[in-house]
Amino acid sequence: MPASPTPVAPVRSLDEWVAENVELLQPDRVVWIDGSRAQLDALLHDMVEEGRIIRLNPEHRPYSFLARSDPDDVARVEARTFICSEREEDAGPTNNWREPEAMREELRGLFAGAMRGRTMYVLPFSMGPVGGALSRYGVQLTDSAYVVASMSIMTRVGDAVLERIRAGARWVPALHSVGAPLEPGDEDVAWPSNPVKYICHFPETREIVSFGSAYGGNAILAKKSFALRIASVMARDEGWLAEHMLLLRVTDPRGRRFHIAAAFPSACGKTNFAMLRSALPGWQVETLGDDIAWLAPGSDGRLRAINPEAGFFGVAPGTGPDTNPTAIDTLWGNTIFTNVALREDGDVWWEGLTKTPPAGLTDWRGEPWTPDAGRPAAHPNSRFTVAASQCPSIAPDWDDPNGVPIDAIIFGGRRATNVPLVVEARDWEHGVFLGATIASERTAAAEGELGELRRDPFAMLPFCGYNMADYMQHWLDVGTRLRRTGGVPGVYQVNWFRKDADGKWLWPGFGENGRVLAWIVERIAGEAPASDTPLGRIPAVGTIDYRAAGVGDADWQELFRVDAPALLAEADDTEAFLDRFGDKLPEAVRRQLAALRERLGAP
Ligand code: GTP
Ligand code: SPV
Ligand code: MN
Repeated sequence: MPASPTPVAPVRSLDEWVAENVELLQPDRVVWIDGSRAQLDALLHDMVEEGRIIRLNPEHRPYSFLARSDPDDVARVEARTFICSEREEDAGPTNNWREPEAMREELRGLFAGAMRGRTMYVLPFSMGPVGGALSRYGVQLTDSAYVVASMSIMTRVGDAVLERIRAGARWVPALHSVGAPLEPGDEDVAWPSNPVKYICHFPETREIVSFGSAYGGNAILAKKSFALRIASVMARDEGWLAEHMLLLRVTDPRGRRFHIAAAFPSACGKTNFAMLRSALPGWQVETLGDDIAWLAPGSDGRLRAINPEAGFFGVAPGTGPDTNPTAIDTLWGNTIFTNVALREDGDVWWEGLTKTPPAGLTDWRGEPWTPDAGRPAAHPNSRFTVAASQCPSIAPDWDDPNGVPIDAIIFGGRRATNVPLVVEARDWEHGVFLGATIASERTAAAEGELGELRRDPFAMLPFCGYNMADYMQHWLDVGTRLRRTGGVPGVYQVNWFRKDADGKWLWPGFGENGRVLAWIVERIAGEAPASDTPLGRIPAVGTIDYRAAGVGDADWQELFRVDAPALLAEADDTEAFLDRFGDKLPEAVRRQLAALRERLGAP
């Protein structure tokens, strides 16, 4: 291990690490976050006083706030996200890589004096319940009060974690600065940031360093940086899975309980599915998590999963009383909104909250807005940050450190064509192939061209901390282990986003997705019939009452149409994508592609 100095040296002790970074970053003061309500209240109060956030009208939205970001700091920046493994091949072809020592050197330059004129917050946090067997700890240093407030909702923070760390528990150092030092006389802005951004991960030493952004996954380092990129490396080494998955429990009309983990790419429906109110009478969904799941083979031989987070950082646009009433009921108060529109009455608004916008809106940039403005009032990646405990559908045992046993894994994506509403994988290996070859149309969750179709294996393209081919092999290995104990979950693929020739959704989605969930559960219970197709098994005729969902016969056919020429063309594209991994690609994945082509009638 290279013995390099701060800011990203292998850590000896917490106090030493903090002291070294204080020396390098030169903050005016250092504040340790203790996790108390009083400290968080004072922080939010000061942010309002300093004009960093707006207090919403407490009559409409008690104890809630609006943050407006810098217009150039509105989403994850994948082009500036790096896996700095010692060997380039360990980052793999889907990650940006930098040689770790060179990266550390460059970061050192950027971080020197970066917190001048600001406060350094020291924020101990736990992913998973403090003391849980699957839980892991970290400490984030940051000069953003917004990030402190967000982390305080999204994770368990403060003294209880610090005690564990002081008692010798391992922890991940996560250094963050907005990169906007203040010299005497400088005027501050509401959302300081830096045009230069770096989100760096050092997998061997389990370190995170982020510079220049205060937004979401770039800055709330517990989330994508720790719970996915670093945790995926820990999981590889220790035999578990760190996944971009929601977690839910569904209870059927007979009272049987099933647990489902589902991976959809960013802004493709995880929060909505996790909070599903099924259109099918008698079916009840409880929410366990909406974005990240850690899954480990348990002593019972099955995969057990926890949600390592403690809150939701959810997409606002499209969230309304008809689409996601549970989210609406969650957001009544105690919520930080980012980049949504502000109403005249001091409440918030976004596209999809109501059918027509209220008069007198101020848009996410703080400018007056009318429906003919030709731009949305809320940024497409505007978000709410709220405690999981406030969700009316949260399972009473959602933070059980032992997690829940997983019955099925679902992969999804945003596909206008080719991918059916639902298919069942033939077995685990086929399921891994479905996950490995997910393609999805790009959303506003990251900077980039909207709608562009890109491969997003396991919905982890931006979040896998190591070579994606090794990650596929790891999934195959976990399956082998589960097979020995008889605990292999069913694997399914869904697509809520198929469109007709006129560009209209073929499937109404949201609550109606409960019909698809019910079929999946009945399959697991061995009760629902299926028909074979080249893509996998689909619901047999008559097993899903699509007419009750308002879908006509022709549209239902279209939702499952196997367009062999188009799918063979897609298989060529899949091959080109998989070829990027060279010799590292598991043979099983290549075998699955050949089998798919054969089933599609390839010559
Ligand atoms: P991240 O937090 O970025 O990981 O996103 P997510 O996967 O949790 O996505 P979310 O549930 O927030 O949904 C993103 C967008 O997709 C929202 O605008 C939703 O309204 C929309 N959406 C979710 N489910 C459906 C569905 O079943 N059908 C349609 N048409 N849209 C949906
Ligand atoms: C995602 O992009 O998948 C998110 C939002 O969940 S962020 O935390 O910004 O990554
Ligand atoms: Mn996400």
